[in-house]
Parts: sequence; structure tokens; C-alpha cells
Amino acid sequence: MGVVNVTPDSFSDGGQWIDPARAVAHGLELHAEGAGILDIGGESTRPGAEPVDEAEELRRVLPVVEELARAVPQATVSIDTSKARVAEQAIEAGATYVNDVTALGGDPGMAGVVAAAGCQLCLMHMLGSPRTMQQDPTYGDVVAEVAAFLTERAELAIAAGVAPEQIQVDPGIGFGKTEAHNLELLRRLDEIAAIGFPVVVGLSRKSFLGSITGRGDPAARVAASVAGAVLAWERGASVLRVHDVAATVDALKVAAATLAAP
Ligand code: HH2
Repeated sequence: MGVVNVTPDSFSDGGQWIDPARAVAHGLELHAEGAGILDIGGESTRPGAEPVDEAEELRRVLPVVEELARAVPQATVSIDTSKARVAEQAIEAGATYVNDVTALGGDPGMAGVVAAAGCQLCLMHMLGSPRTMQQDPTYGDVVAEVAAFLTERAELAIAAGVAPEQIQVDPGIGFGKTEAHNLELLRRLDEIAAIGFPVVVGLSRKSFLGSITGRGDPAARVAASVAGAVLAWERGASVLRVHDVAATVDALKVAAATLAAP
């Protein structure tokens, strides 16, 4: 899954693709590099980010969704939103995957929109909201709590008419988690996969990688991100949400070839 942020304020690439034509070109490039899913977002979820209203979010994402769905019909176009109306209009414009970082908690209409469309749904765990989530996040057993939350939200989605085959789950690396929480979730990712849904992991360029490697600039965290992506894949992740598609694809090819060797 390649990230296309149509925002002025995303933590790693804010402002780079805010012009729709540039965002589309970036999405095409990520697809050419090997991304099967293009995840288009119009609202930053970085710690402390301010919410964006529906009209502005639609204005940012719709032309990009529409053009990418038209230009690369073989790719899955994903809308990264927690607003039901944005998801609905993006689906009309060609999106077939809804990436909801609030796992249906942000908008009571979301489950119905996804159920009616029959599209894919990613349910992500977050503790609190982007404005507050990094203020002293605390868990007993982070992996057990995240797994229980994702199971409960999947059950909620199914009760609202979403088919189990439509659902994917994501532990939400960096969303209300300390570095230790992120690392434990990655090390024990097999326990999240054991819930029974395909697992999505997004760790690309995130700040815990900067604190481990000493790299303050998110764009300098490519090697760190690739290492994390390979490990997540080895522990059961099915979808890796990344900014640096070409490097990740190469690394995964080598890892897969190695594990497939006699
Ligand atoms: N991370 C971000 C945004 N959306 N969605 C899922 N499913 N999983 C993630 O880990 C995830 C996500 C944050 O990264 P980014 O989009 O690069 O930054 P921003 O939220 O500042 O736009």
C-alpha cells in the first residue's frame, strides 16, 4: 500500500502532493514501483494534528481518487478517512477500500457505507484522538488490548452488514503508543494476525524509527522503515502501508525468496 497524502501538514511529506496533478503523478509512480493499493488521505493524523472539515477533505481527495481509479484500474484505490460522507463519495469516484483510522468510532454512518458498497475496510487501533494520543499512553498488555479492540470493532462491522472477507485490521503503530508499545506490537504481531483477519501495518518513517536510529528527518528513515516492514511481513502482516514503495518491494522480494529456498 503506497501512501498518497493530499495534505499540507502530514508528518513526513506534508505539502508535497497537495496539488491534485502532483498527487496523481505520485500515485502513478508508487503503482509503477509495485504498490497494489494506493491510499489517498486528505487529513493528517500526525500527533497534534487539527481536524479538517468534510468539504475541504472532499475537495482535496476526490479529484485524486477519481483520476487514479480511471488511470490505473488494476490498482485498488483506498480512501484514508474517518468520515462516512467522504468514504461514500470516494467510493462513487472509484475507491474500493476504506482505511478508517478510527475503526468506525469516528462516524456512526461509516459501517453502513462500507456494507452497502461491499468494499474493503481497514479497522485501525488508536488510543484517544490524534490531538491527545501521545499524552502518556498506558496499557496493561498492549498486544492483548489492541487485539481485543480490533476483534470488537470487527464484530461491530459484521453486525452492521460488513462481510468478514471485507475486513482487515491494523494495530495502529504510533497511534497512542510509546516506542516500547510499538516494538512489542511488532515483535508479537503474530498475535494480532491470530484474530483471523489480514493485518495491515503502517510504520513507514514514523518517529519511533527516528528515535532508534537518531534520524530526525522522516525522509532519512527509509532503511529503518524497510527493516520494520520486512519484519512485520515475516510476523504475519499482509499489507504494508509505506511511503517508499520501490525499496520495500525489493526488500520483500529478497525476504520472500530466502524463506522459500529449500
Ligand atoms: N498511519 C498514518 C495514516 N494512516 N492508516 C493505517 N491503516 N495505518 C497507519 O499506520 C496509518 C494510517 C500516518 O502516516 P502518514 O499518512 O504518513 O501521516 P499523516 O497522518 O501525518 O498524514
